[in-house]
Amino acid sequence: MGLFDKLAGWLGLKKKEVHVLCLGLDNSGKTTIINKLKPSNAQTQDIVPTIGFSIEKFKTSSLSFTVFDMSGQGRYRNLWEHYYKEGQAIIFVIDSSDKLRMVVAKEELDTLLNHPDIKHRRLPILFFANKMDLRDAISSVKVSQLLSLENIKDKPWHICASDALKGEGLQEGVDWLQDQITQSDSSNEDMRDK
Ligand code: G3D
Repeated sequence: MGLFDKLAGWLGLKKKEVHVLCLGLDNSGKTTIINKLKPSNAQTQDIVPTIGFSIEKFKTSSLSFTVFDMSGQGRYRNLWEHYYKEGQAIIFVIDSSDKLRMVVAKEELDTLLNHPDIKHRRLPILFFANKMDLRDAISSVKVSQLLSLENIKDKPWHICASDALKGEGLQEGVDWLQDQITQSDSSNEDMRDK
């Protein structure tokens, strides 16, 4: 990156584009989360089930995110892998109140982590333990145990408890993701400068 681009980035004149895959089982809250992250004038009031996938955009202080909101419905899940190469980061959403399907969520996560286009890449993964407002919801620590997140050693990951309806927990997660992406960019630049 040239000095002008860096300066423009620091001044907020130019935001780096990042492609993010938003994955998780159907009904976990992916579309609601992405919708809440968009500027308020771009948010939709009626969330309809995602067919296949949809592409959404939102910005943070230094990055411009293009999010591939992948449908979690069983029959579409095999579509996910065609977009893995595109992704520079992953948002994985879990319905913390859906204890019955936690095993299915874990299977999907394990399949994702073992996919050849994901396995050897140091992609940051942000987990949202969503629907924390529901009485049946288990804690983010418990979600992280049930998904065996401590076994993820080769990728930075972070889990945030969220209530997508109120928008709680979302900013903390996106701030973490932004830090991870900007840090890895600057370390790559340092390597190139050497
Ligand atoms: P998906 O994109 O993962 O399939 P959606 O999930 O974003 O379509 O959300 C599925 C349902 O869960 C929606 O309800 C949505 O309002 C609800 N939802 C999403 N996040 C939360 C949350 O944090 N708390 C609660 N209580 N509900 C949430 P409907 O009724 O429209 O199906």
